[in-house]
Amino acid sequence: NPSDCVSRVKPPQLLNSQNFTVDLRMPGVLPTQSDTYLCMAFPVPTTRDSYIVDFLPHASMDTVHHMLLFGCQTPVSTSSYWDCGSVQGTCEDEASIMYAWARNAPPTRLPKDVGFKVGRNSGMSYFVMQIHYGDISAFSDHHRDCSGLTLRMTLKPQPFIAGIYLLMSVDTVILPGKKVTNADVACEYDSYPIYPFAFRTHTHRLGKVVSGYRIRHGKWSLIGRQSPQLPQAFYPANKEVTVRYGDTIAARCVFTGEGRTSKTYIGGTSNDEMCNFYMMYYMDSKHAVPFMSCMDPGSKDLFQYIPAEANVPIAV
Ligand code: IYT
Ligand code: CU
Ligand code: CU
Repeated sequence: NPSDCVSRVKPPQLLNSQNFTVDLRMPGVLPTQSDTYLCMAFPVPTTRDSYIVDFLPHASMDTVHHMLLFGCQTPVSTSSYWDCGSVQGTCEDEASIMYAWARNAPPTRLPKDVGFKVGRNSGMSYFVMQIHYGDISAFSDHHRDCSGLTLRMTLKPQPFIAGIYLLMSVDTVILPGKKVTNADVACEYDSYPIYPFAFRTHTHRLGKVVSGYRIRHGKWSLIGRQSPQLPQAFYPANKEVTVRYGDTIAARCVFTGEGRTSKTYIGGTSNDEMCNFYMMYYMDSKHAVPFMSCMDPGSKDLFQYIPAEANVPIAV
């Protein structure tokens, strides 16, 4: 949408003494290949603690396949935009994902009284936006793209802080031709209560279904289950399932090695695989932890009790 480009380079807009918006836009780009990933870094406009309370996507439906927003301390680059298609080309330090928009999926909204805490004093100095341009045939007219996001922000402390719990497998190997390979991840939870409200799954081509659970006193409760072949947005989580000290959080990704002629490992390219279950939660701001992760392979003893649904592929 060319009119999107008219309003870019907008400085942060002050709405009143506490509320403002921040526009994150591509600077009029013209991708020359399908499946181009472009990233852009934006300094968080304030040193003070501030809170993202809403996201407004502006994406050209015909070209943008997905958009992700990360927060971090040190982006890979700060000059205009860069190609971030290869392995982890977003931040030098640990990036934490805060938003995902994917074509044909409804975007996530934060619950009331919940915000992502950012600000150059709180260890979140930059926003990094990644846009995946899928089919570029709509660029044959050489128009330029300014897709992006508007963040609604406030300086007003929010009662609850949003965060991400990432479960990922680091050691899965998928044998060629083998019909089913499970990647299991599980960790004991040892912090203050969290309230999951959205989840996102991520694998590459071989993933069939990804499920996340809370295990309490041996009972498995589903947090979310999705096909990673559907748009990889954040989907609503099962709100009844909250997580507290002593619970175990577990995820399983089901892969198939059919169609491959060599082993597939975890890695950054489209010939590699990943197994990710992201849980977006909120937590009382008094003891907020904005990012947690789990990379421990689950034990056979634990996973023998996983509900059967976790092994049932989701038709797409
Ligand atoms: C090896 C792997 O699974 N990488 C994932 C998860 C990951 C995300 C972040 C790892 C690290 C991070 O800082 I954020 I270290 C991965 O790269 N996932 C992709 C994006 O990078 C987010 C995805 O689309 O979920
Ligand atoms: Cu995409
Ligand atoms: Cu990946």
